[in-house]
Amino acid sequence: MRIMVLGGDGYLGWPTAMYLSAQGHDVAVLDNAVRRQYDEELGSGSLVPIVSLHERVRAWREVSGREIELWFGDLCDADFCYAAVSGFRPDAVVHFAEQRAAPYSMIDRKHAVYTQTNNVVGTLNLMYAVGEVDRDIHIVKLGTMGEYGQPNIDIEEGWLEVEHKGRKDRVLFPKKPGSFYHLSKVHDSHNLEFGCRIWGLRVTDLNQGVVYGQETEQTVLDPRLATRLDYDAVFGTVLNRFAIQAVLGLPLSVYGNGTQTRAYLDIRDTVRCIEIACENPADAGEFRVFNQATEQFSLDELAKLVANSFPGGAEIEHVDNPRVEIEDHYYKFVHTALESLGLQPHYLGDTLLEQMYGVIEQHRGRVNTDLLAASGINWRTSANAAPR
Ligand code: NAD
Ligand code: USQ
Repeated sequence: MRIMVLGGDGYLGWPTAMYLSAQGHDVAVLDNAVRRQYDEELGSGSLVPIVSLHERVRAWREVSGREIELWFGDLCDADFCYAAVSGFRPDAVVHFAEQRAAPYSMIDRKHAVYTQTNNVVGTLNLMYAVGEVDRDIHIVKLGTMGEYGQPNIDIEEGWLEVEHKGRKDRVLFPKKPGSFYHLSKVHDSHNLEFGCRIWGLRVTDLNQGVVYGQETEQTVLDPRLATRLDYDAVFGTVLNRFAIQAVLGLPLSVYGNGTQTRAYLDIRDTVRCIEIACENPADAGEFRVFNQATEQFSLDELAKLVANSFPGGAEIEHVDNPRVEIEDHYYKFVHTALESLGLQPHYLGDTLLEQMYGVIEQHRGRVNTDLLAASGINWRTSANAAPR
């Protein structure tokens, strides 16, 4: 298949592009390197060194003998987006290219507006490009489990059968997201579902949980193929942060009482899920939703897993929660669609954590402990000072 990976310079986009290329697909990556600009803005950076996207593509050619085509530009530039889709003519477009940190979107008005504009406009431009070039191009869009929030009922895969006053209907599952970033994904989902109804687009919305891990079969082949590992309080995701805190001998920072439960998956499952979605396209006019996560943990369970698996243990510290989130709640999500199409999950066990501790140990000298500490971004404040 011809597969175009939007956001192909990111934490997940780059390993996905290489994985798909290694399976024999013709792959192109598109990115505008804005993720690297957020690092400049925040003074942050990946724990594991990463080379430029141009150098990554060259290294992949050298290591694998396979070509990844590179499109450098902004998805919010409609002409560029159209040129990329019509120029590469993919069978599937995998769309990772969004501002993805909840805390970044909650800094202040400017960052909230930027996040929603970048994400919603980029997705709309993609829909229009596909609408004009070829409506059979399958859009595989990265959504998030956080779109649903923490409802007091089981979370279905995107749709809900309801019976109301004696009548029945199939409606989009109700959404109650927890940040302006998560809201941008809800807006995308609505736009995409509408595109399926009016133009007959084929869309798979992958509501992905929090991802952990840093290595895949391809990233370990050469240091230039490594993907990023964020640990700062804005872009670092929780398990990656806990693992780094453990290695540095710092307490694991659990926000609030630690009973918040979220859905998680291993980065090696992310790349496989994308392959499964691409190889099994949605029907014309179908807005298909898969919950892309394999396990659920409360923050306390996650912190204990890290503390128990790290040699010498780790202290767990409950800090004031900078976010507004429900702490004690019911949580159960359906995740059968991807597994029924062949996903064999990697569950979170000691092996993965030990592997992560090794990677972190190797680069511990690069950690800036100020970045690990609280970012100062509080959900209750509409004008947070920009993080140091
Ligand atoms: P990332 O920030 O590392 O990668 C996103 C990439 O998209 C970056 O390289 C960035 O430069 C690019 N990008 C952003 N806006 C763009 C634009 N307008 N034009 C061109 N390129 C643009 O993020 P990630 O962690 O790899 O996440 C990828 C996707 O998966 C995101 O959509 C995110 O919401 C979703 N997701 C991530 C996680 C996670 O735990 N990392 C979990 C669930 C869902
Ligand atoms: N948390 C801590 N301590 C920390 C950091 C976070 O307790 O040091 C808590 C948060 O309060 C939250 C949970 O851990 O309850 C998850 O936070 P996170 O920063 O790891 O993840 P989140 O903000 O939810 O966002 C991440 C990705 C985002 C993706 C989302 C999937 O950055 O792109 O959409 O995971 S989901 O959570 O399913 O919506």
